Amino acid sequence: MNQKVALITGITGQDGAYLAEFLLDKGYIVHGIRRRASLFNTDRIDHLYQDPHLPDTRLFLHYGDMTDSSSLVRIIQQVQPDEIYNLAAQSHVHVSFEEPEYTANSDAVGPLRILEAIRLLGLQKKTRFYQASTSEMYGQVQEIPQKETTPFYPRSPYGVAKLYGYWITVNYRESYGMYACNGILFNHESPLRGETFVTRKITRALSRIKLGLQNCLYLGNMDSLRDWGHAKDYVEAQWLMLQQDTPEDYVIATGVQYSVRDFVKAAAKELEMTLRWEGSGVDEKAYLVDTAGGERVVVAVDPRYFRPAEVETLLGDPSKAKKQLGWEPKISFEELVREMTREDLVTAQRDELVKGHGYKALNAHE
Ligand code: NDP
Ligand code: GDR
Repeated sequence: MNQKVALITGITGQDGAYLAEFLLDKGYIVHGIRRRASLFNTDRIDHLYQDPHLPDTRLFLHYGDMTDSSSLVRIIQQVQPDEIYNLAAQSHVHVSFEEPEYTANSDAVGPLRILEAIRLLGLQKKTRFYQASTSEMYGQVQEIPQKETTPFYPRSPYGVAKLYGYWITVNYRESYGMYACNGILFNHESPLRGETFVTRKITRALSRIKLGLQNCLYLGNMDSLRDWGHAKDYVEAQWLMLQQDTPEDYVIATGVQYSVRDFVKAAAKELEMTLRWEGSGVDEKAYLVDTAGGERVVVAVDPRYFRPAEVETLLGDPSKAKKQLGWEPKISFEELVREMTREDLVTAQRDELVKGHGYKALNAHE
């Protein structure tokens, strides 16, 4: 049996790690593109990595960058992948307002570079392409819930760049008959989520506050509504999209919506922290109530986290994916919050031990 070969850009990110694990379990040979950094940046996939000198190694990493065509062409030519999952991106919406040009280069021109490489290398009949498109393209929503036919109205340089990525994928499919798909994925989280996205920021901060390692969690817009799923479920949908007879675009979402405030409340509940809420807008606060009835502020608003333009509400309709791909999310919102808070509490406990007794305390527990 011929082993399938996949190439994942962004393999060191949240989705890249879950997808690599998923594809290796399916027997794939997996190649990933990583960026050169001054520190190790493969933490999320280190458990999958094997000595490349071993004969049964199936995971290989290559240095490359979405802003560098030469590296992308070289890797695609060398790897000759059956499937490319383009997950690499400057993926932070707020940061995209600070680095709009770089975001366009990596998130818009990046997918074009890969599609052109596939075409110029004559791989358009062999290589299937997945583009990590996003619900941020809906931005100022034109319809609730959002589905594949809902008009787009992006509200950030990130959303605008991703919209180019979306359309260039459609265009290469229609122009050159390539098997190229967009997954329009709504927010998905996990214990591997980057620490500056709101869910992980909340679970990490509340865990640290519980153990006295941090005083307060400062947030921006707590009224913002999101459709949050688990990354593990969502990478399965990415794979399914490339296994169909014809390439199409799909919304991947749970169809359930919560506010940022709801997420804080759910995480506090998991950590058995009693919060009392007060005020609204920039004056909104949550007090932690202790067993003796004492109170202190542990959640507050810092306007620095407001965005120049906000996406207030996102809610996806995954009916098409359910019907055509047989895909459904398996992990509930409550299970997601539980897994994230538990993982962050363990990390906070380790930090607490080191803070109190130094690294020698860790050795003492071995
Ligand atoms: P992450 O931010 O966790 O990972 C992004 C990955 O892209 C990292 O491996 C990062 O490398 C890499 N990367 C960034 N810039 C470049 C570049 N110029 N060249 C090469 N690699 C680069 O994102 P997620 O895993 O959460 O998301 C995966 C993709 O899905 C992204 O494209 C994102 O925009 C999109 N998406 C995500 C959603 C979500 O809710 N998570 C929802 C919808 C879409 P490094 O580790 O070195 O930083
Ligand atoms: P988002 O995710 O912008 O939806 O993009 P993020 O978690 O950053 O924000 C979600 C909502 O929470 C509000 N918010 C805060 N956000 C952050 N990061 N930090 C805060 O302190 C804070 N306070 C409130 C935000 O304003 C926003 O409304 C994610 C990324 O993974 C994208 O790559 C992906 O395309 C989309 O999800 C779908």
